[in-house]
Amino acid sequence: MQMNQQLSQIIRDRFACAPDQCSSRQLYEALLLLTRQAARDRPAPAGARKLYYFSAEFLTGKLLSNNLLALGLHEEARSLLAAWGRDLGDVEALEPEPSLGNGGLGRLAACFLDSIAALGLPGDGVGLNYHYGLFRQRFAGNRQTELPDPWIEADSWLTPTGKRFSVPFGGFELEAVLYDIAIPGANSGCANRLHLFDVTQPAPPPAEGISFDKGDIAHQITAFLYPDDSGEAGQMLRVYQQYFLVSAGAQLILQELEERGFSPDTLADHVVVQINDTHPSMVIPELIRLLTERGLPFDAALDQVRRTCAYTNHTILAEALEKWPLAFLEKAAPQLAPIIQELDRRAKAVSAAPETAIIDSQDRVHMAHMDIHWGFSVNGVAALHTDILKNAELKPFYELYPEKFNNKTNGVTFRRWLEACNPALAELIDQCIGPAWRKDARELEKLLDFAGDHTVLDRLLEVKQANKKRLCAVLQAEQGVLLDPESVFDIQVKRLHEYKRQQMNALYVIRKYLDIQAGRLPERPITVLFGAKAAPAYHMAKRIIHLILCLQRLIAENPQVRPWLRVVMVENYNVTWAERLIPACDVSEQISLASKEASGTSNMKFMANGAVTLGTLDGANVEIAQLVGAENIYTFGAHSEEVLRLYRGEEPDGRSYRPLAYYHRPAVEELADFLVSPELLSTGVPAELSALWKDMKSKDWFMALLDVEDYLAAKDRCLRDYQDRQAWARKMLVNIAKSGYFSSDRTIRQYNEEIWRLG
Ligand code: 26V
Repeated sequence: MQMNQQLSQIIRDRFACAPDQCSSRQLYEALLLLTRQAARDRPAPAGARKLYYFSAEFLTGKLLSNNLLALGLHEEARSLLAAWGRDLGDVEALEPEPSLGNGGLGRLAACFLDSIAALGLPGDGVGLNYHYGLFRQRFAGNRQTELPDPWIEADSWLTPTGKRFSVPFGGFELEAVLYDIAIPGANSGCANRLHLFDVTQPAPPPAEGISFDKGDIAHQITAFLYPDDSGEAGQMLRVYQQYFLVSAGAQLILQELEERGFSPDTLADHVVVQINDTHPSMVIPELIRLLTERGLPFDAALDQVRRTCAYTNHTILAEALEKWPLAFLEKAAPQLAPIIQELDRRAKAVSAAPETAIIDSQDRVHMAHMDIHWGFSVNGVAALHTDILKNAELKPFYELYPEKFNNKTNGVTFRRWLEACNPALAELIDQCIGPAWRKDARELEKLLDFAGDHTVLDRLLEVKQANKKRLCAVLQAEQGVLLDPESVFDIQVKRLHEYKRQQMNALYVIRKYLDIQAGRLPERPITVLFGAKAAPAYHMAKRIIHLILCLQRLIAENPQVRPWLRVVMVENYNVTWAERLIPACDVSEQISLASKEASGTSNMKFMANGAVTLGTLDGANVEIAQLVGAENIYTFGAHSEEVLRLYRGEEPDGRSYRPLAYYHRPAVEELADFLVSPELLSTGVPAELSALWKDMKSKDWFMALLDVEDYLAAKDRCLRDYQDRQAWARKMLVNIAKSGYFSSDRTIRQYNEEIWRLG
């Protein structure tokens, strides 16, 4: 049946009206039903092994346009709506964004599902159906406040499967109910599934903010992602969430194995489990438990599981490497404790070194250590990150198991992050090199032939300008700020964390604010855009948001500075905001302390959309720099070796980092002290700003003051170069041309060839 007839019929049946009479809301619901069904009707890809990608987060973003594109229905839907006098964009605006992730790790999982389906590989995601997401961010009094972010409506992408699994917690059992979201593959004709587990009776939203009864596991376990874990009740809830996910997921795996006609003792031949960071690590002992329950001896069960499970590390930050007290695991899942203890005993027989123990001397379970001992693959997410894992963070493990370690540099799906979010650029690329890049992003390199073509370079600048104007219109409508699209758009969007150093960017803003007041004007007005959520209990991160919002206000109210400098922090930064901000960006801020950002993925998205990177040699920035060459990127700051030596106190003079020495440099002191100037204190909360100031001088754990002078100089150089528009457009073009390496299709091919072998 034609889409016209299908859609008209849905609208008639549901709303008893004609398509040109129904509301945008009704159109959205009808399109959702049609698209969801078309995706569900597609067959699953075939293969000898099936992948299960276990992740606490899947940050999918809106799905309507994405799925219409993957199903090859987008153009038909767009023109059909146009014939009815409607706009697909207006309809899509009504779609709530599934709020199932936090940042890079969750968005990576979503890009991976997109690529796995597009490549026609059999691989499903396994996660939890958080009802209120991470949280919805609101600004009040120049500070972040948190609200629930409900995204599940009566009609949504979720389809009940009717499957239920009983999860045995210590002292009680909970039913896990399975919902699926179909993931259609672009050009592959098939669809995989995102499996999301939920409780039978989820809790209503909290009466106030995001505080709720963390002891009410039966109703609250799928309420929020990363509930505040600063106290023990919050930490226990995290453990319950993790076990709920892996136990139900492991039972699903064994059920599907049986349905495919295979016995449990052939698990490793037919299944591979990718453990996305340590949140799902308990899948290892849980699979062992379930296999022994099905009659396998412990050794045979362990042998299957160790050939089935592979682990991806996404961070070297010590505080993010999970270590649960054994007592917590004994309380949540007592049946796992003896298995974990046996895995620990056997690991200690392989290596007696305390740093490789699964259970340490304080009876804490190191989840990553369990994954490394008892999985077959350990990968980092960028070349530098994997090197640091091998040579520093996980060195004793690399010496034990060199064959397990491998790198898989992250990637992003160009279907969402170029084709869908930047149609004007996609069309310009088509005009230059034809459409083959849409199937193979490496084809983008052919754009290099146009590096000297002034017409193409001018067109590139025009597309960027149009995207900037589009962003300005959205910002005016949604946040009431009026920006100058002729200014340079300098953008830093990512989770708020001290290591990402939004505070260093704020020091640049202060430098410019003081310069402009002193009559030293920039060559062109500058707009600095931020987007970031801070974890609710991460006080220092919330103080940095406070600083940025105070600067935003101070500058907006200063008629002398305002024409030359603006700061805007978008409220509730999410995937939808990213899709508007990234195509409009001139300068991409990737300024983490070298060695701390495992990879970064917005750096790749910005690059593909023609932004030029201003960054440290950290994570995947290193690979970006190698690809584009020194003239097409602005790098600055200490290198990772130096940073790692400073942390170890191994500089030639035995020194470790002392921020006070850098603070006392005249160019730095003035900027840092601005945090406690009467001017800023008058717009902010003095206690918060002075806590930030004191920390910067005395701790500065992520060395913003070490790099700040170099950063200011690199940024000024970058903004000066921006004035030569043709030379800048050439840098944009080289960045786009070289970005194809960062397609998640490439990453997934490598996972499949070197780890999964789905056959
Ligand atoms: C850890 C914690 C610990 C405290 C509670 C909140 C919380 C939330 C998330 C995590 C895991 C952080 C791991 C993570 O998101 N890593 C990011 O992974 C991206 C994809 O590989 C990568 O591009 C980023 O560089 C890396 O920071």
